[in-house]
Amino acid sequence: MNKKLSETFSAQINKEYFSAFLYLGMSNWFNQKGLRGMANWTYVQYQEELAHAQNLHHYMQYRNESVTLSQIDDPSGSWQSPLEVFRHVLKHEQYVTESINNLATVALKANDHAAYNFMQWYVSEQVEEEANANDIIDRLVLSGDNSNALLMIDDQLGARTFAAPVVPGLPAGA
Ligand code: OFO
Repeated sequence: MNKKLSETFSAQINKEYFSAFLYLGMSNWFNQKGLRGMANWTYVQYQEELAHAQNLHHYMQYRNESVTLSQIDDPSGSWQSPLEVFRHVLKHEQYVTESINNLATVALKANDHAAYNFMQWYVSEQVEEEANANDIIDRLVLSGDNSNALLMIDDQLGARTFAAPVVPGLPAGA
C-alpha cells in the first residue's frame, strides 16, 4: 500500500473513533433529557462507529500495514434541542461521506483496486447514514412543539438494536 493511502486509512480510523465518541456524547445528552429512545439510537450509532473503526483497522492488519493511532478530539457539543442534535448528526455524516469518498479516490489513484473495493461498503453505508439522519430530522420538524409527537418518535428510536456489520473483504471471523 502506498504511503499516502496508508496515512489516509489511519486518519479515517481516527475519524470513526471520533464519530463513536460524538454519538456517545449525544447519547448521554439524550439520557439526561429523559429521552431514552434517542439515547438508545445514538448509543447504537456509537456501537456502529466503533465497528466501522475496528473493521478498517482489521483491514489494515489483513494487508499487513501499520496504523498510526492519534489523539481523538473532544466531541462535546452544546445542543439546545433534539432537532439540533440530529442536524448535527446529518452534518457530521456529510463530512464523513466526503472523507470516505476521498479515501476511495486515494485508493483508486494509487491503483489499489483491493482497497478501493473494500471501501465500497463504506460508500454505501454513508448513503444509509445520511438517509437515517434526514428521516429523523423530517419527523422532528413535523412534530414541531408537540411533546406527544416527540415522545412517539423517541419510542420508535428506542427500538433500534445493534447488529455487527459484515464488511466484505475481511477474513472470516474478523
Ligand atoms: Fe457514521 O459512519 Fe462511520 O463510516
